[in-house]
Amino acid sequence: MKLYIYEHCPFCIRTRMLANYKNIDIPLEYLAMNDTDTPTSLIGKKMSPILEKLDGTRMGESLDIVKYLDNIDSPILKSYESTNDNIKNWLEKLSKDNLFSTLYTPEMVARDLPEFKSQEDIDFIVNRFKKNTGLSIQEALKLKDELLAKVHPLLEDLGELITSDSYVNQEFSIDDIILFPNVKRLFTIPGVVFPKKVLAYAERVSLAVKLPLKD
Ligand SMILES: N[C@@H](CCC(=O)N[C@@H](CS)C(=O)NCC(=O)O)C(=O)O
Repeated sequence: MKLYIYEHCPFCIRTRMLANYKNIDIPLEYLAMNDTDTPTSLIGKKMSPILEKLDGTRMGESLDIVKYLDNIDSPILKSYESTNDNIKNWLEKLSKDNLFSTLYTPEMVARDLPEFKSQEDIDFIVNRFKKNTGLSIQEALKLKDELLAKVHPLLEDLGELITSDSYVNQEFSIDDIILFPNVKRLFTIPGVVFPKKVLAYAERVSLAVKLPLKD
């Protein structure tokens, strides 16, 4: 098997979480951000993650991949759809009015990620960000303090939503697979301060799925 991913992509992190939690060893192949041909040749569109199965067929859609991988042997997840509306609503608030993307995109393009090796890869994301938000990277950076002031109360709210001492629900579930990638990405933004409960949650899940919070 092989997993085609972007390092920054939360949907890709979902599939890596499940594979790592279950110790399924899958080689990773990083797609370049500006490469439309490879993903299109694999699944007909520019979208990752993509799983290439042992029989050579490919599949997209992170939650379908999670389900497929979980069912290779004794499944651990009870559901493949979120059962926790609070988490879904929280994630919507985090991305509302481009809050998350305006904070995250400048940090993302400044990092040495495998999908941003060429100037064309960086231009691809910067141009799309400008189209979606009307902002340049420099303008987004100027908003940082204002945006952090909105994210911090949201993180306090998230602490209240994590009800068990280990995971979002009583055991590792699809809600962790949906939430954690976004929490992990917040750790790459300097200046974000995490309430104790969220920090403890993130560290626990990070260990369980063998994905560092900062890479
Ligand atoms: N519903 C898809 C969404 C995947 C998705 O949106 N992936 C993004 C990266 S985070 C992507 O490949 N977008 C195409 C692009 O960035 O050009 C899934 O769950 O796998």
